[in-house]
Amino acid sequence: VSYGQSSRGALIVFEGGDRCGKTTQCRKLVERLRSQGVDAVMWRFPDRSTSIGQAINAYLVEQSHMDDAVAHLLFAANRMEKREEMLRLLSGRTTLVVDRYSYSGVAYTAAKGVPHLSMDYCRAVEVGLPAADLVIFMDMTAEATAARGGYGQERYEKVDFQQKVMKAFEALRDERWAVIDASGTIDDIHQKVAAVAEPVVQRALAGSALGRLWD
Ligand code: NYM
Repeated sequence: VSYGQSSRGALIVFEGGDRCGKTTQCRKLVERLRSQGVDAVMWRFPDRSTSIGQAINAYLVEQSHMDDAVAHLLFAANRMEKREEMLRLLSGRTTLVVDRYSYSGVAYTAAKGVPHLSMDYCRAVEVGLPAADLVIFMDMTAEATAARGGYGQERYEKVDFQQKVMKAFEALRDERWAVIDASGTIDDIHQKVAAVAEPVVQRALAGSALGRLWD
């Protein structure tokens, strides 16, 4: 496990509001990279398969209530429990395409506007995790995603809350983010995703240094 400069896989993260098409684009990117001979796997957070993930799932489907801080810490813990495996895969030259990551963790909690859960606090509990080499932000208004099928089934899928999430995501943007209009066709979006992702994968394989949150 190393943050130094040796050939490695890339950490590519998709972010955006609910129902913006992230999952479809993650799958298509993994398929494309594999067809090019790149070792790539898709992950998603929350990982609902672990015991922490099951608690998160109960919370998201509104079968359970949780204090906002506890929910935040569980989402972060759900990434921490995968940290070693993530680093092991990356150093073994596997590219990880991840459907949501720490950026969602910060944006969704910060959007709640709870005074003791500031943006800085939210970021602090993610320290120790690798930073994404590329964040592909699927840009779509809260109103447009709300019109999509399946919307409103889980906690957070409400237009006014999603608008606050979008603002919080904006505050997290840096030079590693690529903002892609998520309202086009699946194939058009995929071409744009490939154009930003492929050079990042090549740079990682050539030995670009892996960053840390929140350097
Ligand atoms: N979510 C996701 C958070 O609130 N914090 C996090 O750290 C992560 C990773 O969970 N509404 C929220 C965002 C989504 C929900 O996402 C589950 P998905 O991608 O619909 O399974």
